[in-house]
Amino acid sequence: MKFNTKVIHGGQKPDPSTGAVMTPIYQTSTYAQISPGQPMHSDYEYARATNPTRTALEHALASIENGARGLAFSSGLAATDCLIRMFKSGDEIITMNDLYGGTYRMFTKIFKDSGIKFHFVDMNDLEIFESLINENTKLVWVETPTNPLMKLVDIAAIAEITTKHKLLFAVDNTFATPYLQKPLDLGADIVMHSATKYLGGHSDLIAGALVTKDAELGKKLHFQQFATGAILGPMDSFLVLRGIKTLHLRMQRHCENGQKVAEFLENNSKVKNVYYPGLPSHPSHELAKKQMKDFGGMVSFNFKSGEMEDAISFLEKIKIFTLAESLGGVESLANHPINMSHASVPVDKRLEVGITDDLIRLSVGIEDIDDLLDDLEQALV
Ligand code: P1T
Repeated sequence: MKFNTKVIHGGQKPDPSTGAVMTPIYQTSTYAQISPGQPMHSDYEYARATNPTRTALEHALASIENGARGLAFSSGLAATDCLIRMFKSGDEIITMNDLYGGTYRMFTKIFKDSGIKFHFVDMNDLEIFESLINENTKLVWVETPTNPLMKLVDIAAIAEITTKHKLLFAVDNTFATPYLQKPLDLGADIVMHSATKYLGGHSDLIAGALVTKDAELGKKLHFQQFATGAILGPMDSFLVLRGIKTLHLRMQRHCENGQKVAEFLENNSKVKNVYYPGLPSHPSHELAKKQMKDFGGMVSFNFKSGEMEDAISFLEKIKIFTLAESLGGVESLANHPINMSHASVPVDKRLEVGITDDLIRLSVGIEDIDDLLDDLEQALV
């Protein structure tokens, strides 16, 4: 199946008990047994382990990412937590110095006393990255494009190194989605999603996902999830599954609108830098053309003045864009990273990578582009 068919049919079949075309919301915590330890249906015993609505979503996730196993979690961070718990004291993880603030907070605060060592590096310098690998290194974790600076890393080039050193390689594919980029096809072992964003697509739920290339690793992660409990409920599983069915249509419009917004901002006299991989001025524009189908709906920018007041004034004036955390929904949102998504990153660390006080991140929605550009224009005056 081609991708646009997979989002609708991948891993899906009519519900076996009724023939319902859409898998129903199985709002149940448990399943009847005929005799102790002998459930009526061999796949379903207790819903922390399996639920048919979640199973349907997990099959869809595996299908659209070209993986062997999909797992649906109660949030993106729960998915990340489940993966990191696979490692033990003494293990080392190499990751990037530009990550979603909540991922950074988990790595530096929650796993602080775990004995797991995290290295935060610029993954575009492959020599420095490779020089950090030693016998304790177990996992490489990247985000591409990054939140919020839209930096890219070369997934295939990193996969070559992780394969050589027999390391696991995970990619947070939240910003790109499998419509734009398929990390498993490029050599990664695991894809992670904040399904809260483009997969769900309507800003009406919190969810996360892991997809593995290898069924055995998927089984281990499922055990970890079952034993710790951060599963996605049936109602939210249904909503993410429904969201995925229009992912290709939404992403196409997000990309068209994102490109126009980025070009508009680049030509505005108040704007200094526009961070968008679809602009020839983006340092990884060529890599983006190679690695991604198109460039997505996330655009960040800052001001020539460098003043936070300009960012605040813009964010108070916007009318169609809503000032809110999150991204990836049908509606356009604007975010002030230093006060919102990246408030947990220490000042020196965020300034080091370019998350300045005047930085704004836009999640460009699928509204009429003329209304979006008019809104930006009036807010930039
Ligand atoms: O919010 P949650 O579903 O737990 O997902 C965390 C997460 C992981 N990875 C990336 C790239 C993300 O952007 C996020 C969540 N981000 C926001 C809430 C935000 O406003 O950036």
